[in-house]
Amino acid sequence: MLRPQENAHRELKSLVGLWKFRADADGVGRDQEWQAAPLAGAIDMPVPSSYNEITADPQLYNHVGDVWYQTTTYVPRGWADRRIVLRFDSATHQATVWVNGTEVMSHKGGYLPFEADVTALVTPGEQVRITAAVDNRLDWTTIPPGWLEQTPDGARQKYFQDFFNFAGLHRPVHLYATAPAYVDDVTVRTDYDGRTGLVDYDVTVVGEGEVSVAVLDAEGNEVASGTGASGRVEIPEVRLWQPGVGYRYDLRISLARDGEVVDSYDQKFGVRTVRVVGTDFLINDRPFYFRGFGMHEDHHVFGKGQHDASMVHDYNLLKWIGANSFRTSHYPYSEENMEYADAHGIVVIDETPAVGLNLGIMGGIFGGGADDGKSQTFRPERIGEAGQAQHAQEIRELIARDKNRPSVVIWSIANEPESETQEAADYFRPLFDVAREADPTRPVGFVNVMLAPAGACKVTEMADVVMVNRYYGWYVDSGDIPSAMRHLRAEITKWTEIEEKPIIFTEFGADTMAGQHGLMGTMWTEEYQYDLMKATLEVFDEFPQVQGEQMWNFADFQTSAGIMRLDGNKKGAFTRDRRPKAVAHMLRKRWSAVEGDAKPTH
Ligand code: GCB
Repeated sequence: MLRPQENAHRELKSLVGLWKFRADADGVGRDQEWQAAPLAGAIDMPVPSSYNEITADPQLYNHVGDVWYQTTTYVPRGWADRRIVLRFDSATHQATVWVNGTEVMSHKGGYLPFEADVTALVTPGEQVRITAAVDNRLDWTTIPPGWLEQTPDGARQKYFQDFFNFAGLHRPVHLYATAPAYVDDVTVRTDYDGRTGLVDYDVTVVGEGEVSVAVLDAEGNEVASGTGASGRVEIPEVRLWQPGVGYRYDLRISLARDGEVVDSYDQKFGVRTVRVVGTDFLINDRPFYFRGFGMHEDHHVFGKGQHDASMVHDYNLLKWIGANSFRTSHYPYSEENMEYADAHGIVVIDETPAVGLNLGIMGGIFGGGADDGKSQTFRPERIGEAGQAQHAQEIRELIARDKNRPSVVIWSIANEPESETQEAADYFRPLFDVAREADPTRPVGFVNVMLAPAGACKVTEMADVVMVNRYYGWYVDSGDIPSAMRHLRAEITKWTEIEEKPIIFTEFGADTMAGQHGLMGTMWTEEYQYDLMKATLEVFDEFPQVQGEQMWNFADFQTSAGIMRLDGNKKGAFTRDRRPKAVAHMLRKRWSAVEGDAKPTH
């Protein structure tokens, strides 16, 4: 799906700002048709933002079910005879949208965009009322999954993922206009031959017209051109998209009728290749070692809302610390965020929202373990066909949104799902096919959990890379770094024996209360996090097959309440307000000493 843009043939109107908002605690809004009139009893709510922490009301913080958003705007007078589209960059987790009281779309999946052609429902020059009912409930058919516990005091949302269920309109909303015949989509795939860039493009259009393309370099000079909806263009003396550099071209697509351009779209792309060869991960045929973090879209007050200042600040902290990559744990991040990674050469492991597909995990961590060896997760009454279909849909929509992004080098189709059972293997095999069919150019993987170690996991064999989360020294061997390192070393050895693939550590970490200190190796102190991380990284250095270290987490983040969490997860290298803990200085020293993207050596 194309990201809306403004250009000589397209107009864009932002609907960012304060919307009217009302929580539907009794779940009556749809029956009472709140979309039919101005929202009664509404408060002001910023869009984009999670709504949870905006007021001082714990009920809204913990709200379960629909909330209603409404705004009015004028459709520009100049948009007569245009195709007018309403686009939501996301709505967490499900939404129904009405325009002037008429339903125009609904969407399931909290982190991906959706849009509708509203031309027939609006009049240029007149006011329009836009209403969205946004439902934060998770069940066995949503990704991520969850369930509702009914109590005498109302419903409680339960879920497995270790981050707070922030909800609402987290990203911008736009109206945009195009000609009635328009460029609908484009796929760009790149390679190079010596110094010549090879760009295969495939444009789909709606309506009649002739397609032509031009490639513009970053200074706007035309360096190649072609005609036809699909084909190959070649860029002489190509500048590659490189980690840390991020050089991009524009593919300027023009749609003409009778010699007159009626629509155009500038699709940014980078010329680069990604390949897995043996245990190496190659970007532009050069070994790439991932240094960075699993992150979260998470902030005080606005939760998962897209916010340019905090986003750019986070990227500056990544630069300060010497990171070259991150994983979009555990859901697709905003398009603004991805755009920034593309522009600045940050390498991204792009993850679907498939987190918490592991009903054994709590029992596992607390010593309960699996029951009869059969899947606790992938059974008809839990995550069955409907959940799997939704998971497939999330993979397709993620790839449709991010397929042209040079920063994205791996699709992660799930985080820590159950993977040690036959049912899990049967569940995942078709999902790998879905990802590879949607994008044959990038490696596909998933993130393996500690409960399905080397030898037990039945899904890693389907992946192009081994991605593992391990908590030696935290959840196991707690407080005992020597034992933790022995076990970590033993497990890596086993992986290298059974999989001839790059191994990327997508998580390892220790909860750390900023300001807590001690010399006795006490857990939760900054010293313990520092020492455990340093020892862990030194073990990674022993194995040439380890091709990445992404510490958990970039920053502290909010979670649901629980005995394991103190106002959230504290495994950040930075606090939630982005102040460095001691470990951040250690990482900075290690990562800044590295030449390019080579593997660090202590
Ligand atoms: C994990 C999860 C991550 C958690 C982390 C932790 O394995 O992937 O979402 O936050 O562990 O801190 O327990």
